[in-house]
Amino acid sequence: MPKRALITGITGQDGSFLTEFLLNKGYEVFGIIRRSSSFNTDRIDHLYQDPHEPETRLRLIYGDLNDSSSLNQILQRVQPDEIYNLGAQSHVRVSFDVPEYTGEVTGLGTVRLLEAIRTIGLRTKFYQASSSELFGSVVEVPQTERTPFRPRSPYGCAKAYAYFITVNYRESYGLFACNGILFNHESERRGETFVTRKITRAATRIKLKLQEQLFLGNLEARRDWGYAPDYIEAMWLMMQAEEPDDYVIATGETHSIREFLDDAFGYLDLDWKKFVAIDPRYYRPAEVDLLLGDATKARRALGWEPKIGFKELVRLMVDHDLELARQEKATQQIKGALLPQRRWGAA
Ligand code: NAP
Ligand code: F7E
Repeated sequence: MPKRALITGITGQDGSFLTEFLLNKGYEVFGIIRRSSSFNTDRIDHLYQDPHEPETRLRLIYGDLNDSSSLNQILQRVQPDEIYNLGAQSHVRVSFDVPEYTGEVTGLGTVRLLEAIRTIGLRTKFYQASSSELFGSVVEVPQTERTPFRPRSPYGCAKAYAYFITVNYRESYGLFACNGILFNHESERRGETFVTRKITRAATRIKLKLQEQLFLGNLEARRDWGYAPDYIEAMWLMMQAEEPDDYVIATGETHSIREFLDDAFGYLDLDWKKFVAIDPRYYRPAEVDLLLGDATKARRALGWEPKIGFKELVRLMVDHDLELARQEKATQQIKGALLPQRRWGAA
């Protein structure tokens, strides 16, 4: 019998890579999706429609982290061996606009799942997508599993609740539940309102004269950026360990937004200072200035290593987005319209 995994947040960046990873390992994968007025499965469509897979091992089910009854029914029906809780309102800036909603999905969504596991009596493993945003205004550098949490946003506060309730269910009910405290991880599938992808999309569109300017917020913040598929492997390794535990996953390098701009525009032979303007709408009421992770525990206990470094990450994202921009340019030449940067929200 193949193992069964259930993924919340399957349509997101991490959900799509995790689905690929688990299908390659022979799992049956069930994903919870939300109804939306436009298609939201772009990142997993290629897996769903695999012509070489006559009996698909990927199934999608409607549900929502805000709806306990749907979660209960899905868990009853699927009886998964492993649950990966990746679903969240995951945008830090947006969490200041919708703090209550973020608390519901990102915080309480976790206890809804844990309670469903407990009341049904499921023998399943549980992975919680915890975040370096827990460290917030950091009390030490680098941050480890022992660094105290000082979250700086409604998102960080919601993730703190989710982290502790996961530990609590492990300690109270003996559940195999672990927290992956993942530092920022990016890819060619990253949402376009996160700063790395916003930059690589804009730089490549500017290169092809599809866009004239890029509006950003705070350029001084520093992040420990890794490559998403490397981090997916860490999630799975945590779930295969003898005992459930919590792990920091990071590269151990930190870079500013300025450095990301240098590398992304530089790779295209462009000087970003000619194109980037500051728009205060992108500032946050409270900022996380510096994140740098120490993943020694994961390296030793799980044998995990990041494979892709900062420069390679920037380049693979730029290469991908340059191809997208070329396709867009070809379409535009047919339609004859200049498309501006999308600026409808402050994210
Ligand atoms: P993402 O691309 O924003 O994906 C979020 C996923 O959650 C999407 O599939 C989204 O569905 C789903 N979702 C949102 N609200 C939901 C709800 N009410 N019920 C069910 N599903 C819902 O995020 P990501 O970058 O893949 O991150 C995955 C997880 O890791 C998130 O929990 C995030 O907070 C956490 N995390 C991310 C990073 C990072 O650097 N990427 C680092 C640490 C932790 P739709 O497609 O329908 O919107
Ligand atoms: O911002 C600055 C911004 O939105 C990074 C999520 O996956 O990682 C992510 O959260 C930095 C911040 O990611 C813009 O102020 C400047 O300092 O790409 P971001 P994030 O807030 O670090 C963590 C680990 C998660 O868990 C989250 O789910 O970039 N910045 N100008 C900007 N950021 C954005 N989005 N847009 C700008 O225009």
